[in-house]
Amino acid sequence: MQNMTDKTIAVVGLGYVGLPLALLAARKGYTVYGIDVNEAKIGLLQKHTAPYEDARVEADLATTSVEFRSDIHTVAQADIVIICVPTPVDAQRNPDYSPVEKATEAVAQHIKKGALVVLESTVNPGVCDEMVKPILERVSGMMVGVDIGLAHCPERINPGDQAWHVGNIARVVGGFDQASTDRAWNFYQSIVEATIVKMNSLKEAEAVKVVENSFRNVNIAFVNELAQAFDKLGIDVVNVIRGASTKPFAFMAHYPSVGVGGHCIPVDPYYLIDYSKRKSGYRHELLARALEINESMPGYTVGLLEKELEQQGVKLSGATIAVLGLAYKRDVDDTRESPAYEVVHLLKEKGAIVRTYDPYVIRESSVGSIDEALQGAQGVLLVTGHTVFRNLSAQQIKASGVRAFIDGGNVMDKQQFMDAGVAYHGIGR
Ligand code: SAJ
Repeated sequence: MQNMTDKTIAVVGLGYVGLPLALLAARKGYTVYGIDVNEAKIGLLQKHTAPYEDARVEADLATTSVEFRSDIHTVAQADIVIICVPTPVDAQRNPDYSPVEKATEAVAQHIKKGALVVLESTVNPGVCDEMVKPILERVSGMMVGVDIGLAHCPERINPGDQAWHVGNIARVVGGFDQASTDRAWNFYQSIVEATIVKMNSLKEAEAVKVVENSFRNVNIAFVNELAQAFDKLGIDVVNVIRGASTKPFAFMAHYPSVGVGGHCIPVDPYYLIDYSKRKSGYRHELLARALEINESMPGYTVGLLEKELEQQGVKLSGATIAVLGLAYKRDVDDTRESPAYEVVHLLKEKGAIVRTYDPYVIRESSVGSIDEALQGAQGVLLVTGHTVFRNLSAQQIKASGVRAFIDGGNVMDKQQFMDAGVAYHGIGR
């Protein structure tokens, strides 16, 4: 049952998470203010122009009633203020909560009595109780649980996925107290066509997100280790995983690759490791090792290329290598934590001449087309399985003079390369 009193929503942070949420809430009849510190982004949005490629967002923007503002004072109008700012890790992989701290302080300065604050940013268990709540109370002068509410509803956006989107993905919500949990539940259940589950606390809701993404990280590490073992045994690990997937229960397929990118999977487990170490001294050994295995994959993949070329008498040093793909996953333009950058760094460190091409990331590509990337290259290292790369033929690759093709996404037809006489190696196949 929708809480009839909450009518005005402010979404603070309009990225992959906040913008679709603001558009959805407006479509469901709420008065919505979309707030972001990035004036250029607000300017684009006020002209109904999407700041990034997403067909669903572009369509919604054309007719949305969301009011886009860069002025944080606007939160004073809102019954519910939802914070959707990034939670990156720094170079040492330590969680950087400064965006959450800054956004919370700004919201606390202007929030009205009786409002509910919801944090959607991914954080380790404890951040809402130990960081967000104290800031809200110190800066607003109001008490959480008395004057204002506080809840956590971890985001579950899967960028580029047209099937699963903010309007149909099940969510969990957990509040500082039951009133906050119920109020947050009312809001999300009124806009999402999927089950919203109430957790017993802020910490439980925070833990759900880091656990679900750590689960994915560990399972990817498992198949990446298998890939390295099966490469030595001459067993095609992708076929084996496909075979294991025929088991109708108790198996969930993950696949080896050149590396784990994105703003979630390679990052979220560090929150759990960091919190346990700080709060209890507990060491997540399995999780830490899984992260190491996944972070070793760019080096493993470059090693495959080096070995393949050497078998043909070509040294990597001085060789021209085409790196296809900079985005962290196929058919998106997002390069955050993409393994492509580690691949390029390692290739250059070994003296290779590197060309990069990604049709979704032209601004960072060193050449402007696949042909330019391939022409005269001795080796190709495919990082991102963009559909456009999957359509490349082995003949076309051979005609460019390429001697070795390393398929970091295991997306190409291996047999086609073998028939064309181009040395091909996937990850575990
Ligand atoms: N990857 C592998 N092997 C796999 C799956 C993924 O190497 O079997 C790599 C991808 O190439 C990519 C990275 O891992 O570089 C992350 O891939 P992803 O499919 O998990 O894509 P993300 O990062 O967009 O993950 C999002 C996540 N959403 C949120 O955290 C809110 C994640 O929870 C979802 O599981 C995922 O979408 C999804 O695809 O469902």
